[in-house]
Amino acid sequence: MIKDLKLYMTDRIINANKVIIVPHNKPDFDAIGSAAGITLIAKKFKKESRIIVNDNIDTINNGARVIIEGLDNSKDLVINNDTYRIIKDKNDLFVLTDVNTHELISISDLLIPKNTIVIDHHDLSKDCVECDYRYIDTKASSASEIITKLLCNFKIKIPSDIATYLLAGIHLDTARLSKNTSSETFKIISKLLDSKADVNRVSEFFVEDFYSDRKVQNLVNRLDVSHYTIGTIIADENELVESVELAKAADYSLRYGLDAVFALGRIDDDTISISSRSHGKVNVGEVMKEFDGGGHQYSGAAKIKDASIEEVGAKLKKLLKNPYYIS
Ligand SMILES: [Mn+2]
Repeated sequence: MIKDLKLYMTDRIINANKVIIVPHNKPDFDAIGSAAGITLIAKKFKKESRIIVNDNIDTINNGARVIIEGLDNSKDLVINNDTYRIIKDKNDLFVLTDVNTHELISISDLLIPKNTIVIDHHDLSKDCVECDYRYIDTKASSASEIITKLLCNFKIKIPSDIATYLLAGIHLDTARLSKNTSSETFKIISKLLDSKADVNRVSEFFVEDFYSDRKVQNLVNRLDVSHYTIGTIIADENELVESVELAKAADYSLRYGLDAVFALGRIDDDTISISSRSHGKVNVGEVMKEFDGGGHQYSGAAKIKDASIEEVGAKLKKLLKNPYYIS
């Protein structure tokens, strides 16, 4: 219950030194939007907060970078692990958002489990972070939806810029409101619009870079539908792609009436990445567990070391012969 989370957070924040917000690595709109929302809760209790982003800023998606750089007092607010090591305190409270697994965060070694809260909308992964309190709502569209609901429960006024970032988070995780939404999602969106979220700015965040979009469309061209209504995209072994391009290609391909799409490609010399997207009938997160990855019914991912595209593609196709349909 969101009310329990509110009560728990109130108590913990009051007794904390500062609030350390941990979105997943290479934060996207949902991770950074929800993180920005959590800063408002710390502020309500007059506590300092920091957001951990340990990636080189150039490797982060353009729109997310614009959000990070536009946050109030961004230079002090958004810090990397090394800076955190200097200011760390045993009474810091860690709040993970949009993530629950060690694999996707950079500061595992600095977390204190009894001072850690996890807020997420993904299924709990095998490698989940030990914590004192966990709020996982896989029915929520996004971490941004959960955090907006929490802010409303706290009766915190959401400034228009942060309302915009939260709305961008919801837009991202619902493929621009085309899937994974509920009446709750639209209620939350209505609250964000009441807080003057700027829909035009959200659209600008989603403007595509021409070259990157060409790469995505080239991946879409490789879409193969051979298993019921499940599509696979297998990139060329010699072509390096980015995980986010695989995710976009899978997302885009869902529009062809498919229940699920898996896109796989090489992201560096020894790693193959799979991104999967579903309208909800196929639990792609479960399929990803077969590759030691995870996710949920709408979206999943895995990274595989030291294998060829051919091997991973063959294993995936074999698995899909026994479709992961949700009854
Ligand atoms: Mn998310």
